[in-house]
Amino acid sequence: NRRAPSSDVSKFHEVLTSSKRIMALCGAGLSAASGLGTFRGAGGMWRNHRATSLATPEAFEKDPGLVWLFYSYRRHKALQAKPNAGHYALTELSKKLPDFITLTQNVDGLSQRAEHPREQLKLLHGSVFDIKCFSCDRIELNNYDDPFHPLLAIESEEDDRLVPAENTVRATAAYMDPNVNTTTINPDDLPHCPKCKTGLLRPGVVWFGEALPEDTLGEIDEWIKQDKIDLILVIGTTATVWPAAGYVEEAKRKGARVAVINMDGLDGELGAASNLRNGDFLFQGDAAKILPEILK
Ligand code: BJW
Repeated sequence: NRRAPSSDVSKFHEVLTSSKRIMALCGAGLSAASGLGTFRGAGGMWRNHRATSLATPEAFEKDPGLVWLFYSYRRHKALQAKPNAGHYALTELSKKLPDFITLTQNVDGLSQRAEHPREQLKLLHGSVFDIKCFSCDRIELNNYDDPFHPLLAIESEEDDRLVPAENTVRATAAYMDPNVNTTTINPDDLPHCPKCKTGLLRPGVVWFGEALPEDTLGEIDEWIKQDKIDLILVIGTTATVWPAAGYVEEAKRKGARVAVINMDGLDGELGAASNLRNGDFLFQGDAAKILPEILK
């Protein structure tokens, strides 16, 4: 029976200013004000598909053209978008505090474009601007071609608009039915790896069931081990995807207070993520508005 988390900015400020080691765990909500969709809830749909059902190696194996079209759209939107005041507030904090580290689940490159110091920014789920081979170990960093390949050009943003949830459920079910042929582009026509020649190229993001980048996880562990942690900011994420979500508990074990910055309150899905229910602070609203206010 813990008391409800505080939303008192001056109390938070006392904690912030006395903190030496701070970790931020960011999710799609950080980029929502820049116009990019989230994964869960109303924004988590592309055409007739749930974003999470396309973010799997199985979906890519079944229909690489469809998954590529989804990521081509996301690359295009991310390149059109601008970092928002929330991204810049984190950049400012990292410049002020050398022992501040941002772990982001976002693949949109907006924190990098807000000039977040690179050594203090850990990309948990990769980047849509890295291109990997689905078969061999080739990886190309920072490819901003839009479209990545002529067949992946966005014909009309209208085609890619969000669809009502009920249509999504029906279409995703049909797509997952092995008897329904939905192949979008002939895989032979999609770009192949210049190294092994046989593998299909794919976006350099981490899909469900895939391991997170080992070197990045190692760097984070190293940072965590160094000392106690004073504060963790949990920004615009449902904190339901592992291992990312586990960093909240890990920071708590190292003594951290927890401050949640999210559009949602803790009554709904967000509160169901047990590691956020007992937070010390909750600032409900748009991260792009709240972060500059509470971090200044
Ligand atoms: C706002 C806002 C505004 C809106 N302001 N807020 C342990 C237990 C159970 C399951 C597992 C486990 N360990 C592993 C698993 C399996 C799985 C998993 O976690 N499943 C869960 C569904 C339960 N995890 C994995 O498979 C991971 N791999 C792994 O563990 O591998 C093990 C392994 C080891 C060795 C060899 C092989 C394997 C990989 C997870 C990869 C996740 N990938 C994705 C796609 C990335 C590419 C892409 O972008 O397309 O990552 S899925 C998707 O979810 C994406 C996101 O980064 C991630 C998290 O979503 P996020 O950011 O939290 O978004 P939302 O939409 O959920 O939330 C947005 C929030 O913002 C909401 O709360 C809004 O209210 C809020 N919001 N507007 C502030 N303006």
